[in-house]
Amino acid sequence: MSYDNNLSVKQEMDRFMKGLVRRNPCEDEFHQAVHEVATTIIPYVHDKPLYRKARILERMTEPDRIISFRVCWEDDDGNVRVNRGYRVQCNNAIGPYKGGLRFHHEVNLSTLKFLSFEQTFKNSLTGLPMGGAKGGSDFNPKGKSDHEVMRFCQAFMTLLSSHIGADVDIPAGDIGVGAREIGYLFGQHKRLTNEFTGVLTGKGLEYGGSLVRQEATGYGAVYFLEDMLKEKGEGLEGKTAVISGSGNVATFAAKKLMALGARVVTLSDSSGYIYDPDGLNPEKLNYILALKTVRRGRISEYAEEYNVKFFPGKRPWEVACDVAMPCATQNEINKQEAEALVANGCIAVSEGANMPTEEDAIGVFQRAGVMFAPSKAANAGGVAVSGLEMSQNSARISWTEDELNKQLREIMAKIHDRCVEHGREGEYIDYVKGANIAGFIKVADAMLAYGVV
Ligand code: NDP
Ligand code: 2IT
Repeated sequence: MSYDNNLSVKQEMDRFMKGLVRRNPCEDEFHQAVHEVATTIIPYVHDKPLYRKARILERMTEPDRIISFRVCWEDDDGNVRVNRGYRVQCNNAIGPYKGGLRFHHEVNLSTLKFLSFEQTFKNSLTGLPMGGAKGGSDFNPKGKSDHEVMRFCQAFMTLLSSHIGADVDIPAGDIGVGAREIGYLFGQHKRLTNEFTGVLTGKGLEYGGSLVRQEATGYGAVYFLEDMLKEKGEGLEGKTAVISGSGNVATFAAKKLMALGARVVTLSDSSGYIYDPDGLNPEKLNYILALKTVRRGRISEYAEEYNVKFFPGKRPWEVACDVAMPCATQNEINKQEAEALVANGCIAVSEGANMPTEEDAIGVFQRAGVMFAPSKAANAGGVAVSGLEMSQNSARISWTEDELNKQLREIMAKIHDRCVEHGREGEYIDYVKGANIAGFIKVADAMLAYGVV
């Protein structure tokens, strides 16, 4: 189809989405992520023929490359197991591909296409030279022994290693991939290539990791929340916070919220949520960290330990709060839950997880004037410190905790500023629009510079 200058924004949107759905059937999460971006980018580029003629959005929504491979490994009983592994290299216009690996039984191509697309915008927002990618497997780490996880990671890296490299594509962690998995993956890559390079981030401090990387996503999402509140003359002191998840992002978001004077009353996992009306404290947080990263137990054990209520099969959005931070997974706040949060007094939402809020739920927040920070801006602190880990690896140096904390804080403040610059609509700041446009411009301009490639 040739470029048609006379289409209205609505016609352009319909044409674009129809084509996307036709080319990527049954990939609902990918459609959702692209639709959310297109809703703000198509009006933005409407009077910019350079972008439209070069079909920038069409090219951004077609990943550069998708790698899919069989991963065979043996469990502790000697049974042969088969999983599917993927790497989606979405866009490397502004730097090498960069993004996490997710090990979760629900992972499919649609999940990883949506995540790699979001990552492209997020990485652009950090201001660092990183393209967007995501990978992973439908391997389910729950209930697996350390040896089984090690054998899986070694098999996975054996297939992935020829597609990645410190200047090519640098994976990191995500759901189900933490310090343990990164260690096994890095060890296997080193064994296969006989090279010690910064090919992964989120590494242990003993072998090239960076201070502040494990805290960065949760801390960064709280910093963004702090900046949004500051814009309205508010602060976190004395606020009640509701968080979902109890993994890497949730626990460090909770830690920073506590440090800034907020009361964190919930955490969750896929089996339900706990409500602790007194709020978490450092001792309780240490209990959670040990529960989730050492014993690999369930959040319901917290309820037994501290004699609070556990709500099986439920999500925490029914609990009254001032601020909410979804930090578990995609599509974990629906329209009704958003309405409940608004009705119960929530004034701000900062997304620690990727795309945790359904599109019509975002509409509920925005119409109610709730400050809403989309994931590609709010949780960019993780990949930003990954970028700083790459810089340290290249220069063979290690920055101090203070230096890294300072850089993280500044990067989050700059992302906030860019969102405000492109998202201000009178009194209200549309952070979704701001993040999409600010993230888009740098990638789009680099793509224009390359011509038709
Ligand atoms: P973890 O594996 O450390 O923790 C994931 C948490 O989410 C667990 O509590 C898990 O519960 C819960 N969870 C996972 N899937 C579901 C589900 N389908 N329904 C309900 N709960 C679920 O992962 P992270 O903390 O690293 O990641 C959390 C989110 O943050 C993800 O969206 C990820 O993409 C995003 N993110 C992570 C970054 C990072 O640096 N790690 C950076 C930026 C974003 P259970 O144990 O029961 O499965
Ligand atoms: O979604 C994300 O930004 C991550 N999982 C972190 C990616 C990274 O490369 O650190």
